[in-house]
Amino acid sequence: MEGTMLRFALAVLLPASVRLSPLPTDCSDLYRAGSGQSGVYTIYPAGPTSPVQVYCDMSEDRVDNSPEKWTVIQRRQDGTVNFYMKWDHYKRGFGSAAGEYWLGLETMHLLTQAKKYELRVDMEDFDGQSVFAQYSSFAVGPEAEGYKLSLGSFVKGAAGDSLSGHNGMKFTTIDKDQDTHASNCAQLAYGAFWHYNCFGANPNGLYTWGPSPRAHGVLWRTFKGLEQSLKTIVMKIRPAA
Ligand SMILES: [Ca+2]
Repeated sequence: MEGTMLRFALAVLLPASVRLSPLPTDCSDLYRAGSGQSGVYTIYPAGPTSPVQVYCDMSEDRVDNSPEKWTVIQRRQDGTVNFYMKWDHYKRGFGSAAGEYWLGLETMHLLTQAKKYELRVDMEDFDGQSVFAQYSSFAVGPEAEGYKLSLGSFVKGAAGDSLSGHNGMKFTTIDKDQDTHASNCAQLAYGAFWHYNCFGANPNGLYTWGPSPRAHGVLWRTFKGLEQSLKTIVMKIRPAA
């Protein structure tokens, strides 16, 4: 409330040319407002009373030099955060924006209903090989529709396409089965996701430091198959051109 009053006071006192810009809803807004460093920032996709901490990847895009910067929605890198969580956690988000985290389905929905986004998934194996997969669009529907995934076409990336099979799926957690398998894929894969029966990608699976003989790991089938867990995986979005 104090912040609101301050903004109001400043808006009255300052000439129009130096009034505060609208609250940032994503990292692209922050970048255009002058924040050029990668790091943790606060965004307001649901308005001024609901700040959300997020990691912004402001690094130069070596591939296409695009000025729009990436908002990280999911990140695994060291196994320090438990991703074997229930529906409410996946809805609200968990972890730390400075480390491993899941941004939250509700925030993803709010972001992607306000703007059209594209998705990039960066990943690295334990041998130091880094690849990515990029998709033309990414959106998450409302909770009433199970936070359904709407994914555009695979655009490029040496990781290959392990995500298109998840398009149109509702989100499944260990305590909420919305997949097309007779069992619960989040339980089978130890990872909540937009499962079908069950997955090509399992980015929220168990962090197993490499071998995952029972397909429980952090997986991207077209990169390392279903028995090699990844060292890092990052899902990030930016406004589509
Ligand atoms: Ca099922």
